[in-house]
Amino acid sequence: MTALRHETDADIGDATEVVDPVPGAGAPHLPQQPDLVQLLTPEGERVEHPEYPLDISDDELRGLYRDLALVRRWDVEATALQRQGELGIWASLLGQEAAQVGAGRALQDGDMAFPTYREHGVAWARGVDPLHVMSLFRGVDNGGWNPVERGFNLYTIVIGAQCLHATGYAMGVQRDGAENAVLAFLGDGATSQGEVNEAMIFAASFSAPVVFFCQNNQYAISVPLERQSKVPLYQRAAGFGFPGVRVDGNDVLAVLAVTRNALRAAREGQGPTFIEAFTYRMGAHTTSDDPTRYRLADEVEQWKLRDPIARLKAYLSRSGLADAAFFDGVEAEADQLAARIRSGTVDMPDPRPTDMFDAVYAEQTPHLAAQRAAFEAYQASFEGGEH
Ligand SMILES: Cc1ncc(C[n+]2csc(CCOP(=O)(O)OP(=O)(O)O)c2C)c(N)n1
Repeated sequence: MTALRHETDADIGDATEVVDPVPGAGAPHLPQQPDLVQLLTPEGERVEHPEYPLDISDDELRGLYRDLALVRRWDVEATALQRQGELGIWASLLGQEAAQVGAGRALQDGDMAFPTYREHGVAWARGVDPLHVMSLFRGVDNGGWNPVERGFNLYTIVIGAQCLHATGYAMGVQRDGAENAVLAFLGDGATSQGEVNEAMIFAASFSAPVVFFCQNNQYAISVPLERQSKVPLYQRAAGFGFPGVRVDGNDVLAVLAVTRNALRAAREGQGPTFIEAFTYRMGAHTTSDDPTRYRLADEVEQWKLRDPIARLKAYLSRSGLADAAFFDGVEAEADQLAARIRSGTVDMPDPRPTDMFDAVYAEQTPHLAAQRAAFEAYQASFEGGEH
């Protein structure tokens, strides 16, 4: 038990305790993690892992950088728009870009992803227009993208529910005899949810082609990981009977390699994998939250040293795969994207109040039609009321 406790405490990290740095793991104060899969150190050095060779072209590497930079810019713009009263709320992905882009880019055509409310980087990788996501957070529609077309389900706010949806979908894929995989996203806090555990039991029992991708960003709103689990999360998978892998969630190359492997295994009929992407939520839980109430600035400073974008930039620069002109070009593209997101968001038309009745069922039911009629009559009862 002593050994287990030691490992657990080291695992979640203690901002007040100075832990010897892992060689190559960059920041001091960070926990020792012998099982962490890493292909790019925080300093931007490329390292090999015997189980995860990565076959990737120079263009793809530059593409990953572009994804990371544009997604971050989108996120920063969205946070600013919320602060200016243009969005109802925003769930920032700051710090989690590599986990999301790496996982999103590992998906193939025909695969299906089931996100939470934070997976803007995966939405981006699936070709969802950021303005669709913005319309959801502005409260003017329900998302608007076609989940089947994009292979990306609508955002799910009910914690963990999407793991059941994903597992059920994967069991359907299996019964159709299709060679596609399903990727279910969840947070560290969601691992405590009953539905997630039910989903994993079904997935394991039926060898469903689903991969559970857990972004361990260390907090469930204000609740730290140490209150969710006494063992490292990836070790939980063993109890369900499938492999668990811990990957450096701030290393886009490692995330890509590990997720590709797991999705391939799922497609080949080997059943589920649990991936724990070890990362950190650099911002607030959402714009309604003040993280300074429950975590120390020192901890945030330590994680800045593991920034996912800086390390890929360092690698691309040092290895001569990208020059200043390339980075300037991405910066200019990010400026354009931010401008499009801003004007597209503030110009969104408000929905008519009766629009809420349209997306409840594919076909209106008599009961819903009656509710609609009653609501219209109520609105019309006001002078100048909308019809
Ligand atoms: C079933 C349910 N219970 C509670 C909530 C409120 N809630 C919203 S986010 C959240 C924490 C989720 O933490 P985690 O799974 O670690 O994901 P993260 O937000 O850190 O990405 C909670 C409890 C909810 N949305 N759904």
